[in-house]
Amino acid sequence: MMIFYWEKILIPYEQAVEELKVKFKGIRNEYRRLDEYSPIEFVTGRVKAISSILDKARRRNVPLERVEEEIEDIAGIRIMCQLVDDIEKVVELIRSRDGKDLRIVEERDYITNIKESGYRSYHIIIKYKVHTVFGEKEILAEIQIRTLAMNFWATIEHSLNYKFSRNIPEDVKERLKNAAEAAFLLDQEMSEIKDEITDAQEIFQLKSSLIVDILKKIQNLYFTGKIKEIEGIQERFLVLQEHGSVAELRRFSKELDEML
Ligand code: 0O2
Ligand code: 0O2
Repeated sequence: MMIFYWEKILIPYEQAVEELKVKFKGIRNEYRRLDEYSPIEFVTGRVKAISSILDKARRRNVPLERVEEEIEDIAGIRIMCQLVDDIEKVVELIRSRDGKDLRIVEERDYITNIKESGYRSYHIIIKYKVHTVFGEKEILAEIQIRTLAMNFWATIEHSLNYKFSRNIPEDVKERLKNAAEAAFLLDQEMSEIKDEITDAQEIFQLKSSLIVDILKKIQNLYFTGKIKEIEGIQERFLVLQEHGSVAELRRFSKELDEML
């Protein structure tokens, strides 16, 4: 009887999880189709198991008739990002839908405020309206946004917690905190590597456009008949093209302007 009652309560939550998964996967697919980098790597979702809901209610002294208001993660969506910076982009995407297809109730930033366990993630609690055969119902859902490294840590820590029935020995807790620090450093290193690649690409593009500019100017010099200077200029250009910095190429380009 009890189980049947709960299964009926969970129907709108299942609907919400399915709809939200489609929506966030849709965002990722849109980026992919445009051949653009997606801040969303992948999306998962679940409805909390009845036994976990009852467990959490007992732990928190929530009476059964208040469970739907007090337990915010009966419907849970998890969005994984490659890099820490992507999290803010996903948060912005969700904020831009506030008051439209969802309502933001609360944001919890466990990335700035790392939990005692070492847990990092950005949580957004939303209200989401679903349409069932019995009419409209607005339910609470929790969206967790995290990097792949944060997810790696949280997944293993969660399963250890389960294994030790939330009584992880102190020395293991300490090692998990160290592992969380290692995951944090991994996230930092990956962001720095990405920044360096982006910088290198920008410099490459800048140099390419300067070289095109310089070539045009050398051609113009030819047409103005300043043949004498041309040979030296071409030699310098070949060296700069190979080894010149952006600043050196700029200076060279200015010099050509003056000659012209
Ligand atoms: P795709 O197009 O293969 O990425 P579902 O109802 O099956 O769509 P559900 O029930 O949430 O989604 O499934 P699950 O098992 O939780 O995983 C959801 C999606 O996340 C699945 O892709 C997995 O392949 C993907 N996933 C899980 N772990 C990883 C991971 O470490 N890296 C990457 N890139 N993806 C992962 P889909 O939904 O089949 O779609
Ligand atoms: P599940 O389905 O087993 O993941 P509380 O549960 O009281 O600590 P509260 O106030 O309900 O927290 O909300 P909070 O902390 O914003 O979010 C709770 C959820 O965040 C948890 O759900 C986890 O999914 C995740 N989480 C929070 N802290 C940790 C942590 O230290 N380690 C890991 N691995 N995950 C964490 P539940 O209730 O555990 O449900």
